[in-house]
Amino acid sequence: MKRRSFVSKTMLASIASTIGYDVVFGNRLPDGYNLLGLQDPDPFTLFDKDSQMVLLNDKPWNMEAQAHLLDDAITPNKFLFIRNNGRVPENIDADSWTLTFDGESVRQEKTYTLAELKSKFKQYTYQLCLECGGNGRSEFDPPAKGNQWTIGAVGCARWTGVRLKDVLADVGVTDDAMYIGYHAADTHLSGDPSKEPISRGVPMAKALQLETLLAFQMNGEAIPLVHGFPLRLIAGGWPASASGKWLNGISVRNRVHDGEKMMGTAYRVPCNPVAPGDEVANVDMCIIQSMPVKSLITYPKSGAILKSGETLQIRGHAWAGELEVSKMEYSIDFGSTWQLYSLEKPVNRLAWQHFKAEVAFPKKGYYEVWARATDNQGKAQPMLLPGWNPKGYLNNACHRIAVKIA
Ligand SMILES: Nc1nc2c(c(=O)[nH]1)N[C@H]1C(S)=C(S)[C@@H](COP(=O)(O)O)O[C@H]1N2
Ligand SMILES: [Mo]
Repeated sequence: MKRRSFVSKTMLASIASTIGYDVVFGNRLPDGYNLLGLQDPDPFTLFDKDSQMVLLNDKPWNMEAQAHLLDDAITPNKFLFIRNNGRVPENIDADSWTLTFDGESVRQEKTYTLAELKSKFKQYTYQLCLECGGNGRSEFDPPAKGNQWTIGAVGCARWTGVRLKDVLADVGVTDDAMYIGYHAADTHLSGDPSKEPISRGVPMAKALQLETLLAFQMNGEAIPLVHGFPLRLIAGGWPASASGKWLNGISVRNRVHDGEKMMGTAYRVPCNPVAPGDEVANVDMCIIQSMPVKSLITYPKSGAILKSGETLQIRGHAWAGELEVSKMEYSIDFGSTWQLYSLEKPVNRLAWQHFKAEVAFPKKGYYEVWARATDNQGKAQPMLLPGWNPKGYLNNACHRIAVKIA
């Protein structure tokens, strides 16, 4: 008779850390048995996310925040949205991780280990906002396919790494360099190893900015796996799709990078406004560059109830892609009149800016507080929806919350 063998103690410990609970009768677990809890992991535990985060999809994993969860000045991991196009890579070994530079416009192909990148180049830390180009997609009509993000696909963490510009200087690029494209270790949902889930990039001018980093830390610690451990490109202020996670290659191109999700309607919008639902020809689509001016009220949570006669502190953050926010206003009368919030400067370029106001309400009843940011080129957020586009990108409509005075 075959003896029943059991799962080892070390195996049990690793299972417990994945599930987030001890397997109580683990010593009786037959070897080879597939735990349900492992087949269907709880993503909040798996990725260290707050349970108030909202799961949009599990294959691939996509999760967004709610406005009130983004109240911190610097977004902690537990409130940072997740956007994956493919499968999160497994069994990453940071010690043997390499980044290879190739493409038409490098003087020679060059590979760095992670340790070389860290020791050879000066390290910088910046607070950099990442917002998915599709944040706000759920409001477009006719609806756009894709993750139905509401407002929570944005966050502003502190990233530490080396400047891409310094590394590119070390690699040596030729005069015809026009664009960089990233390559990464995540795998295509189809399982086909020849397909990249996503390979986007930015023009050289953005690649060479001081804040464009090859990052290995987020908020002072190794980047969490789901956010790109052990190495990530960070191009703040642009659609976050330009910030490649699990970065293992950069191609320096003598043309616009033509990797996965650079063409068609992916991360592109009509160069000129179109009517909702219109078909737009490929040649009339333009790549999204800097994200538009936007803001979020992060305190209080929508639906707050206040006693009559009390004032309420309203606060939140505003950002404007490559630009700075120069004015922040609120309205409690559905946009008829606007008052100024106080607005802080960003801690560095491409970080979000904090705003607040003490707001008084004239009498009992239901109110909405609206917030409207204006960038330093004079562009303000639209009160309702901005221009419709086939994939529902760039919705920077004013955020609003409900307040009841009892
Ligand atoms: N390798 C890789 N990088 C990627 C993605 C991806 O699927 N694979 N998704 C991109 C998109 S569309 C967004 S919005 C951001 C999301 O970053 P986050 O999950 O760290 O919030 O990562 C970008 N970088
Ligand atoms: Mo995205």
